[in-house]
Amino acid sequence: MMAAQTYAALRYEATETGSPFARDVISGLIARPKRLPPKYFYDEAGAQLFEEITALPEYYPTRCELAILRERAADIARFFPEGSALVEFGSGSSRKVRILLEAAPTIAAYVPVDISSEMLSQEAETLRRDHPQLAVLPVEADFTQPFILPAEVAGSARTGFFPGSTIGNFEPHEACAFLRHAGRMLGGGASLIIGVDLVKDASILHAAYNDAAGVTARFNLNLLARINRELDGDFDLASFSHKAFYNSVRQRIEMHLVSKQRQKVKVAGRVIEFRVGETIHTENSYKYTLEMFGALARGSGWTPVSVWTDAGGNFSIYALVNQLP
Ligand code: AVJ
Repeated sequence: MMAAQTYAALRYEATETGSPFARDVISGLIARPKRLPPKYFYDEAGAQLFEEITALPEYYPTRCELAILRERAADIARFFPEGSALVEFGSGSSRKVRILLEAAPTIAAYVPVDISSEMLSQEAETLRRDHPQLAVLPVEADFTQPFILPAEVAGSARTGFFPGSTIGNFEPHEACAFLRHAGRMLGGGASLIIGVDLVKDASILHAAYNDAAGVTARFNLNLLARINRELDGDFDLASFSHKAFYNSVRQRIEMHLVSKQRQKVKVAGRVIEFRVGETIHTENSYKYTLEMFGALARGSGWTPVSVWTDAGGNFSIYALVNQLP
């Protein structure tokens, strides 16, 4: 069954018979409290807004991770055996992976896995131009679910790459499930290079998700614009506001959209009611200590063998090895 389904077939099914997007949006908006999965931020407009966020003075994660990658590229390159395949979960822009491709000529194939087809094909094209010897094999899929790895890398050693602290979007038990899933996708003895944002002063975290230019607010509100575009919604974006705060008990940034007034909104033919001040919970971004993430990795079938942080200790990159034989 699964082998016959190319990703084109997967895409056809999603649009024609009531997409996962439609299903998840409706179930999230009728839930108490209301919530929407953060993976839906990344339509074309959202992916562009996120690229803008990564360049903001307040948003330190990308800068810190790039600094570690540049500084430690030679150490990290040791985790890519001769002829290996680099499998990137949720690829987006190729800025980070290019540092690894430069440092590790042992990489024979690059397999970016992403739900945003536009970005995927654009980045693949420029990478093929810049790395003619590299097999660039994009997979359009939800990387949190089982996906088909290209036949070309079936026999290759595989190393996963999961940067940006997107692991922080998962509840800790989901993060564990994702790491186990990645372990199954990559196979026994594989390595995983993963970026993890660290617990720090709440004022730094608050600023990173409430930038002065308001880009994060637009990124958050774009979710409502996407629902209007794709699900025939009539959200009035001006009657919702962006809210992001650090929940120190759960050690996570929470993002919400707040209804400024009592209102009714139509989505995919359904009427959704909002009270004044009622929120839609759109994202959690968990922050870890080095000890906490090490324990989570060990409890998810991985052995942490190296960890690198930036000079300020704001961000970390782990090299994990799969305990599966
Ligand atoms: C891409 C999930 C790592 O949580 O920091 C940035 C997304 N949300 N600003 C993060 C995000 C608001 C980002 N991740």
